[in-house]
Amino acid sequence: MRLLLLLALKALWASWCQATQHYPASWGHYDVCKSQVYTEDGLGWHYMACQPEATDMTKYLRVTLDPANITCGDPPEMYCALPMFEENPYMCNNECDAATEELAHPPELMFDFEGRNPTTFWQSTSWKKHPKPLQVNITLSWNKTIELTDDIVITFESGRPEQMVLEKSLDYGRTWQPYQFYATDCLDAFTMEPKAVHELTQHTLLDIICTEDYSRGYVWKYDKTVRFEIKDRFALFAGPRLHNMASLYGQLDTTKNLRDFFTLTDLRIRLLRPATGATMVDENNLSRYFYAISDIKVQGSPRLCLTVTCKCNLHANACMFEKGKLSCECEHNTTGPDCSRCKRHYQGRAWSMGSYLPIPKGTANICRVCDSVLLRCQNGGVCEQHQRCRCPPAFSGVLCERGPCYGDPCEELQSGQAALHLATTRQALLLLLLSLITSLTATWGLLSP
Ligand SMILES: [Ca+2]
Repeated sequence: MRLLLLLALKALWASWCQATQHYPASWGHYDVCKSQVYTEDGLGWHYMACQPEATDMTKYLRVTLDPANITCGDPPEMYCALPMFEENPYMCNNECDAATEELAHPPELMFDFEGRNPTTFWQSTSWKKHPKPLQVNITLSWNKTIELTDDIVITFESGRPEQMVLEKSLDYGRTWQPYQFYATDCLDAFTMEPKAVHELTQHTLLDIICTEDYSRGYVWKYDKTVRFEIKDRFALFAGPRLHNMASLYGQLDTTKNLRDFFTLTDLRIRLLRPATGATMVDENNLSRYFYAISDIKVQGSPRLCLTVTCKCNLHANACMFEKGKLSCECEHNTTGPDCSRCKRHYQGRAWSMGSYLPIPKGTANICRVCDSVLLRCQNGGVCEQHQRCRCPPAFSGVLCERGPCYGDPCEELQSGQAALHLATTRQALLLLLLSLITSLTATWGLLSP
């Protein structure tokens, strides 16, 4: 009975996921890399573009804080709440103590399962050194390229920061580019005109903007999230309900900049100024000012349905996590962590990523051994599905290039033949030289008096 209930709940969950995910089921998920087909030559494979299903990638990341000792609780500290969070603005009864589990706020509490009470959160030390800035970098590293498919949502347990930058890296943290600036006053903080994501167009989609939407001067108690809007950007091509994914996929296929925009290996949240809730910082109550984050996720509603996807260039439908490293399970004769190379012996033509088009199955662009144009099988071999040359008896090699005389005895024979050939050539040259000298001497004899 319990099992039945569990199965029913699971089915309900799956259908809820299906109903709420942002890629309509009719588009398919590019979840199959190949299927078996019957051809004139017998059983063979039909190859399709494929990619791993989007999943919660927060469990595969490594989090780094800078400065490293910025987490509260060592030594233990008392905190006050901002006036708008508490009835009594002078309530200072929140203790942070790293040595006591119930009072500790380590970074991993930004990634645990939220939804139970009370919330669990990471918390920084307070702004004790005011007016020196209280700044924290939170870096999330996957050690693998991933693609964003949904919004990034950061939930603050403190007030939302007054200044913050979200950055990304495409090269494992060596270089960084801003994704979005956040401030109560964009002009003042970053000398940028404030802009909202809904003001972007297809042509300005890749513009980096500063938004005041998530850090207004006043803080509403329940307004805790800061967002990086991926869905709104997708909607510029796919329509407000993302019903025209063909248009988006078409753009992704043809525009590298657009693909790169949603691709990253690391994310960095740069917290530059905490919420103060007022224009003036209360010097006498610096324990009010700190950062606290309860959750970081790529918004999927519900959480497990959709987040980001492991980037495999449309050559794999699964990623594996081994020895702390995430990598694609490559198909289509590709290899490498992102399937971005052709396997050895399959490098007959330049590697290329799969294509989303034509919808719904896309094009695999597999790495080939042979074809009928540049990579012809030799000595009468027949190319089978670009995968192998079927060689006539006595011929071998990837392209049937090895003749019947391959192997040690043959090589000896061949080297013997070569020596004979060389000797013959030497003799011929000698004869030619002799005849030349003879004719020259004769000519000289004729000319001389
Ligand atoms: Ca949490």
